[in-house]
Amino acid sequence: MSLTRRQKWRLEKIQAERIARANKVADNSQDLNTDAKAQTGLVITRYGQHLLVESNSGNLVQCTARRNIDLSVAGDQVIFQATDNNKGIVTALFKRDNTLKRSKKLIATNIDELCLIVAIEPHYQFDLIDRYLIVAENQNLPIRLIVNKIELSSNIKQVKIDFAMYEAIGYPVSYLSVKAQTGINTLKAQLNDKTQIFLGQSGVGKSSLINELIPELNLRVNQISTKSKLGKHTTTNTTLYHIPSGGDLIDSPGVREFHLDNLSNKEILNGFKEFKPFINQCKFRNCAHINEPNCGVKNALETDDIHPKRYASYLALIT
Ligand SMILES: Nc1nc2c(ncn2[C@@H]2O[C@H](COP(=O)(O)OP(=O)(O)OP(=O)(O)O)[C@@H](O)[C@H]2O)c(=O)[nH]1
Ligand SMILES: [Zn+2]
Repeated sequence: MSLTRRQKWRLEKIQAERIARANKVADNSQDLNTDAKAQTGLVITRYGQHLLVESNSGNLVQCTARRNIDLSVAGDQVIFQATDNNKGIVTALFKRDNTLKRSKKLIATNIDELCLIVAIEPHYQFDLIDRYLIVAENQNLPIRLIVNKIELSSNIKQVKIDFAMYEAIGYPVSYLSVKAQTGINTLKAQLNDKTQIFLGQSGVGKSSLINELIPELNLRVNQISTKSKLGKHTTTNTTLYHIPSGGDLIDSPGVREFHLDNLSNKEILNGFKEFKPFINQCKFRNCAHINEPNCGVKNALETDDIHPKRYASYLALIT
């Protein structure tokens, strides 16, 4: 996402003001190394009340946060101040672009793309894909679909027709075979400048893809464990990893999991974003788009502006 020069200038100004303020606070505080300037950093992981923060120069610093600061998680941009013992104190939290929550619990922030990974085997299911999309849409998170194991398909033409439906709605789709090494470089380029999260059901190849993108992942996990003195627990913590070819991945077993929290009919409708332009055309303001007369959504179905598979999925999900 490229910012206009004016937006960049505003961001820099806000940042400079925050740093100046953080320095002022630091000057009044005894526990801080007064020679150390406040710096901006990226939260790599949180463990209990501690944060592992990466400085702009790439150092990992174990930090605690001031009490008046919201709890930070992987993906957060913060201002921190080094203390004497090579540790730090987080003094400010930058405004978040977005957040990923599970059962109201904050998991990660500043996500550019949720990558939903599906596969030829176990074969992708439209209703499951739509459920993921509903959750993502309701948290305002952009989504990419990644279709893995394409070398197993005997009818790739049909696969592309199936996913053209999602492309038409506006979701980017990547085709991939980790095993046959097809589409890897294209995907790397697509992930290049973004922070992403990988989701998907068991067996679709999430771990295989992550190992492909970040071959030194285990090394990095060890490095983080040492720094945070967490031992092997780190792998279960939600952590931000840099992808060597560009971009970042926020990952943990908990992040990859997926819950369709009890969604209201309103949230379900909100998840079918291509319905939106037609909803104002319904005769009844409280139209549920099921069997009401003069329904904009049903009319759009007749004119092929809404795909019948998506409409069927909507009907199956609402209660
Ligand atoms: N044929 C084929 N198999 C693949 C491909 N990518 C991964 N696999 C295999 O699919 C199986 C599941 O892959 P994983 O990477 O463990 O899948 P996962 O999504 O991490 O699964 P969970 O850990 O259960 O969530 C493994 O046996 C992989 O070797 C591919 O492109 N083609
Ligand atoms: Zn309607």
